[in-house]
Amino acid sequence: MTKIKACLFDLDGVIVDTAVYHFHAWRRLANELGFDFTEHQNEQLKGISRMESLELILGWGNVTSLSEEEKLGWATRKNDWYLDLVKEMTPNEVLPGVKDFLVLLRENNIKIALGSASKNSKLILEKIEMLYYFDAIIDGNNITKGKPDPQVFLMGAEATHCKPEDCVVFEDAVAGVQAGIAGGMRVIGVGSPEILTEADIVINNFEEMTLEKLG
Ligand code: B16
Ligand code: MG
Repeated sequence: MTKIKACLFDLDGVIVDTAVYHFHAWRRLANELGFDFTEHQNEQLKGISRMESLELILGWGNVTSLSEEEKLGWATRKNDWYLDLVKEMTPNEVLPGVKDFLVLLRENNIKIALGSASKNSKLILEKIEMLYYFDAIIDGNNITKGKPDPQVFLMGAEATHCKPEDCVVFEDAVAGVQAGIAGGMRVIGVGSPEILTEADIVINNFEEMTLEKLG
């Protein structure tokens, strides 16, 4: 058994892989501004907000002349292209083992919350038919500070009426792992142990996950 009372999940890279759609849309933006960037560079955009992503990308293309208003215009355009791709998402895109693990949590009365930087998280959860499992959703629409600040996960703990020490965070990004640690929570990394070195444990995917591993 476990003493854990709530699990707080990142979205992109943990529940579903939307990074590929973000990449397509950001790349289109870069191309329209006359430059390109690689999938390797795209790794740096995982887990950070839309406007922080835009600033990084504009830096890669040495685009320094845009006003704040123009930047907002490009961010909106990128989001529209991204949403065109999200519209086509299906439940088949839920990452391996996630659904069974969420069912197991519910059967054991463990609360489930989302802690994502995305402003599109509800729509994505609807498209992949996972909204039903979540007791609380904290995302880019609620937070004022991005990861590695712990705000998103502290709000998730509060929304599920659980103390941080009774929560486990699931994260695929270094900044997200740091956010969970800063919030005083146990953190399970999803991905590579070489990258997520600060996590308490790292799993490859949710097919490996058990209640015992919650701690
Ligand atoms: P949006 P997560 C993050 O999701 C993505 O990893 C990141 O690439 C994206 O910029 C951010 O959401 C904001 O997304 O433009 O949809 O508001 O990993 O925090 O679930
Ligand atoms: Mg993520």
